[in-house]
Amino acid sequence: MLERTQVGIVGAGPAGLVLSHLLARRGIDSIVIEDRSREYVEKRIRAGVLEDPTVELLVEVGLGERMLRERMVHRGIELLFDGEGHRIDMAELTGGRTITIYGQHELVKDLIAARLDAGGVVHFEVADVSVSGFDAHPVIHYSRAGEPVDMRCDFIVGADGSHGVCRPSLPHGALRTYERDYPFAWLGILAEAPPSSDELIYSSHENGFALHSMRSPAITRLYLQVAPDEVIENWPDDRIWAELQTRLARKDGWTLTDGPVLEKGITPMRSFVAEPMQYGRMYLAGDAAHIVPPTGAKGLNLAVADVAVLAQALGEWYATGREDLLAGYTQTCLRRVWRVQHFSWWMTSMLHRLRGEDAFDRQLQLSQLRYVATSRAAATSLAENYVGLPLRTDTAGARPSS
Ligand code: RFL
Ligand code: PHB
Repeated sequence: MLERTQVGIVGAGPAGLVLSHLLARRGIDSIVIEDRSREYVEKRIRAGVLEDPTVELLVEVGLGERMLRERMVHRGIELLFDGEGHRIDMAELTGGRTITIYGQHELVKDLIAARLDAGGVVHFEVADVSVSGFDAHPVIHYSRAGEPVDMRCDFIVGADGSHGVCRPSLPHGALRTYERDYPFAWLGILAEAPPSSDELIYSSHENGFALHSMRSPAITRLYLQVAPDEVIENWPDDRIWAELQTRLARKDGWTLTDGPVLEKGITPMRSFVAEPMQYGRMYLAGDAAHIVPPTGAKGLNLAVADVAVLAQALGEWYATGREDLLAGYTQTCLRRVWRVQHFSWWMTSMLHRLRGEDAFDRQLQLSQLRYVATSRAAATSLAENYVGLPLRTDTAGARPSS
C-alpha cells in the first residue's frame, strides 16, 4: 500500500506527538507511526518534571488544559546531605519561575487525544519499520495489520527514542557521537503513598543517591542509585523502603511515608549526543538524538525544545521556501543540548557516589553541595538551569500565514 504525507514521523513519544501538533497548527500534514500499542505508551511511567518553557509552549499551543488543572506547581527543590535539608528557592532566584509536576504518560495521553480529536493520524502497533531515500525521496517502510506500507513524504523525522531505527539507518560515518556511561543505574518505584514532602528532595548519602518525587497528592515516585548491573529481583519492596528510609533520613526526625509499590524498574544512566541531528531530508529529535542522565529532569524538556525548533524551520520551508532554518537545525538545537548535557552531568556527579571514589572526591562533592546551599550565585545557577533556559524560537507557530 502507498501512503503520502508531508512529514512522516517515527515514534509517538513526546517529541513525535508534539511535533505533529505544531505542524498541524501551521497547516502541515504529518503521519505518526508507533510500534507499541496506544495503551502501552499511555501507561509507560517515565518523566515527571516539566520546565517552565515547556509548560509555556504546551499552554500556548492549546495542549495544557488538563495539565494546568491537575499539575503540581513547585517553587523550589531540596538538597539533602549530612542529614540536613537545604531548600533552593527556585522561584525567588529566577524572578518567579517554577516547575510543573505532571507525569509524562499523562502528557502523552493528552497529546494523543489532541491529535486524534483534530483528525490527525497516529498508527499504533506498526511493525518492520525502516527508512530510506534521505537524499531526495524519503520513504518510511512499515507494516500495519500485516500489510506492507510505503509512506512517501517530503521529510522524515526520527523521534523514535534511544533504541529506534532512524539514527542507526544513517550511513556509516555520517554521525559523530559523544558518550559517557556512568557506573550506576536508578531503581525507580511508584508507590501508593502520599508524598512525604511538598517538594522534590535530591539526597546525597554515603550509601548513594536517592530522590523523592511525586505524581499526585496520593502517589510518590522514588529513586535509588544502584549498581549498573543490578537486577530488580534483588530488591524486594522491604529492602527498597529500608534503603530509601536510610538515604532520605535527616537529623530532625522527618520520616518517609511508605505504601504499596505499584511499579518498579531499573534504568541505566547515560549521556549521549549524535551530531549532526540531520541528514539530507531526515531530522532526529528528542532521545533519538541525545540522552541525558535523569538527575537534571531534562530529557522530555529537551525533546520538546527540539521539535519547537524543527516545527518553525519546516513551517518556514513550506511557507516561503526558506532553507536556512532547516540547515541550521542541528546548530540551534545543540546549543541547548550541550547546556543541558553539562547541567545533567554536573547534577549527576555532585549527587551520586562514584565507583573508585576516594575520601578526597567525597569532600569535593560535599563542598560543592554546601556552596550551592549557601551561595546565592551558585544556587541561582542551579535554579535557572533547573527551571529551564528560554526557548529561542517562535515556538507557538503564531507566524501569520502568507
Ligand atoms: P520516547 O518517549 O522514547 O518516544 C519514542 C517513541 O518511539 C517509539 N519507537 C518506535 N516507533 C516505531 N518504530 C520503531 N522502530 C520505534 N522504535 C521506538 C517508542 O515506542 C516510543 O513511543 O522519546 P522522545 O519522544 O524523544 O521523549 C524523550 C523522553 O521520553 C525522555 O527523554 C524522558 O522520559 C527522560 N526522563 C525525564 N525527562 C524529563 O524531562 N524530566 C524528568 O523528570 C525525567 N525523568 C526520564 C525520567 C526518563 C526515565 N527513564 C525511564 C528513561 C525518569 C526516568 C526513570
Ligand atoms: C520524576 O519525578 O520522575 C523525576 C523527578 C526529578 C528527576 C528525575 C525524575 O530529576
